[in-house]
Amino acid sequence: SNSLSKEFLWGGAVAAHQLEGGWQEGGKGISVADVMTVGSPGQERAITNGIMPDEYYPNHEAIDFYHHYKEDIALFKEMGFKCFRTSIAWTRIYPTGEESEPNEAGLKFYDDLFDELLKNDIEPIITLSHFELPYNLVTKYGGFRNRKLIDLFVKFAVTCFKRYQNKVKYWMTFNEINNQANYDSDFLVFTNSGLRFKPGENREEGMYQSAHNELVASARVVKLGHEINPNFQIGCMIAMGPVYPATMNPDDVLAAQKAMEKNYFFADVHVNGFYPEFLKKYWSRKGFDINITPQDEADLKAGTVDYIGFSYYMSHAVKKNSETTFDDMTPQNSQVRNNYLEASDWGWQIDPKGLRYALNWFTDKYHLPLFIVENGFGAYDKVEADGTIHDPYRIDYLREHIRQMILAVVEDGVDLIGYTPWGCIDLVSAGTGEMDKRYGFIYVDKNNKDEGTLKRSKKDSFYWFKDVITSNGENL
Ligand code: P53
Repeated sequence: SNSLSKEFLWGGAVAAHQLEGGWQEGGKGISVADVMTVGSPGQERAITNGIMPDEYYPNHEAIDFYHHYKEDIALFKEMGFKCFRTSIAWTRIYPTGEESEPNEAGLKFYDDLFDELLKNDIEPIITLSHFELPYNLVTKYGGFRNRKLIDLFVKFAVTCFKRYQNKVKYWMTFNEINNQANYDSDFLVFTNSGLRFKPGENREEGMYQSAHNELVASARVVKLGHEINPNFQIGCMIAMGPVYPATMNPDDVLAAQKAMEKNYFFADVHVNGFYPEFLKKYWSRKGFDINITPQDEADLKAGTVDYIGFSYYMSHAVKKNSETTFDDMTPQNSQVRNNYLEASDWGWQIDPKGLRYALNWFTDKYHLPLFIVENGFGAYDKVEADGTIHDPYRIDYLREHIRQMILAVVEDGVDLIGYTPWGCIDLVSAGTGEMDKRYGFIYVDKNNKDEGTLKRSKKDSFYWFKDVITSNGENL
């Protein structure tokens, strides 16, 4: 066929902590997102020890989707969304992560949200863990390094599966589980796994242990989910940014491959149910002692995913330098600018063809259905005197990525479930906590300093995307 199927899931994506607000409504507990302040382009947000009286925490109110969701869903409906990806805030269901009974008010909120979506013929696509661990599990257990979190996560997931089994079909376990491969970043290990390292600790080994515990938790959840409802489609979620060699020098080519392995072995385990040899060899060269039990190995085998959800924003390029060995290779420590590409104001390199490359790479390697669950362009928007918002840069970015996506499906035969651009309504940036880094088709009147009326308005891209969906990708 020369076009996308009629069932193709066009929609938009968000995460609970980045838009809901209501951080203490309905008995919600404190999550890792509630203790992070605002950064700026190139500067990570600060993580505070609990809630500090004089700090501003942008996620506490966010865009108050908690009280505006009906109005917002009406706008999604107007754009023609077939699906909407969000997450369930763990702390609404188990405020500290440790309660023996779930919090009914939290469960009810998502019942109402999913009912509202279904009433509008919008299919909910649900992430179970999107950077919103109960903060209590950080202070008490040190995050996912502790195996106790496996059981606590499984309990949370099973509660959600049972409660929403007739409302939700598509699930994902851990959002961008591979961000933590960049273990030098305080932000990435904290948001993925609730890790806070002390000076002198082996960050890399701690990251691998946490990632392992999450992979086991994910596999157990996949198996239990299929028992609860065999129609469930349960995927992993990988942050995909292909790593290119900077030159044809075989050193650079091998360096790029090694950097890819370090970032994407997570997908190998989710899909194949076991660790790749290169990683086991690497751990033994490094002297890492990762606690993997025989039961873990059985669990990984028994809970492989149904599809691969992934985010795609940019690509990377690496150049091998003489100081960095192949073992040490990461996309960060050997990164070079790609002179064929332009970058956003936040330095993210814009590479639409990289999306076609990524879709083919995943297909060749894993032979599973794919779902692009995030893609988009963070930018400063300007509201004109008459209230209109002209965002041709966002339309350009999305148009070129959608073109490449369609080529991958139509010419290359990639099996793609859907496409949900990130931050379809403006929300709090994960990386910097800014409101002014905007992705939305819908503008929200709020800035980095907590000012604004929260009023929603349609950007030019709103009308453009509506036409894209109506024409099933023909009118770009
Ligand atoms: P923001 C790093 C690299 C790529 C994607 O990011 C990332 C991150 C973490 O910031 O996160 C994903 O808001 C993530 C979303 C996030 C979105 O990309 O920093 O799944 O929660 O908002 C965009 O511009």
